[in-house]
Amino acid sequence: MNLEFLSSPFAVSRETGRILGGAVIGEPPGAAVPAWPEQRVIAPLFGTNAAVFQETWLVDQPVSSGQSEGIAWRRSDDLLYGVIELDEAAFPDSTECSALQAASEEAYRRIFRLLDAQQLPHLWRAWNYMAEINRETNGLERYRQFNIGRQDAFLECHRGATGNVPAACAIGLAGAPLSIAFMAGPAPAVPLENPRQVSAYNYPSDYGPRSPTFSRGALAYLPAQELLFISGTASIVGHQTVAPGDPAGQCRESMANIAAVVTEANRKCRTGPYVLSQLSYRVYVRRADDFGMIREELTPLVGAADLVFVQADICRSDLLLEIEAFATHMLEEN
Ligand code: 3EB
Repeated sequence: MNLEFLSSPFAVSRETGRILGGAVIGEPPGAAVPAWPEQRVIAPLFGTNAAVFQETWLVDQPVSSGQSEGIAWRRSDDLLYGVIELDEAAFPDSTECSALQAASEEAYRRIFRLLDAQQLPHLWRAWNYMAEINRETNGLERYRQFNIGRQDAFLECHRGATGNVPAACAIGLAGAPLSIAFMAGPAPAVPLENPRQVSAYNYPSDYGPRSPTFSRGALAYLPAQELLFISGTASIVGHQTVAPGDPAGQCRESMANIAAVVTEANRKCRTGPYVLSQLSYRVYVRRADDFGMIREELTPLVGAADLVFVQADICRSDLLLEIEAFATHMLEEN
């Protein structure tokens, strides 16, 4: 099987039966809902006249589709992609457990139930979006509430919350429901960490009562293909934010972190080396005014790579940007 990642301002016109799923990023003029699971990342785009970017995961095999506890999903033999959106208002909100925490735990429990039922139990990558990620309610920042619910679900569903945890991002979008897209497969991914950073699952409690449950990246395998997921990557060294208030400095530090994860990937991968200019990037920029400076810093570092810039909030209020990336290589026949 071959998995192809397409990113373009145009809707995919190929045979929709071979689409596993995708994401629409930007401000779609209408609310057209495709037949496949699609994550809606509704936020202003920078540096393009296009209203949206359409990201699509295409496979060269027939796919089957389903709906399970509010998750829209599609799968091939070796891969499952799904999207769940939950309205926090449907969850009880109390001082012990906020509605966001409850919704986050429920979303991940449903994801793990689906993956177990489909016998593709290994979560490789998760894309997490929520409203007002930095706002404090119930005495705790909402991102930290999310972290409690997520970690509880991992532990309750026997996944463990350290070591082999998925690549991820966790991003704030204005007015969004809790939205989680995910990719999973039959075998564990190879998790990647960054020697410049404390593993997020080992962050000290200064950053919240529970550590975030994600790895810095992951190598995952299809029968003939290697996938490289680089998690949302920010200007953090050790566990501390570097260059607060300095978007150019944060951009350089984020790219130094991505370069370090790519170096780790190249130590562990089964294919030729990954290079920064051949990754597809999604760049989250907190303040519109910083976009020009961030693009100027980034362009010489990534060359002609695909870049999508979108306005979004980052999970620490002193972080001004976050960058994630993807690449794939075919495995050699032998
Ligand atoms: C960081 O390194 C920045 O909670 O899933 C990046 C990627 C970040 C994923 C997550 C958070 C997450 O801590 C934030």
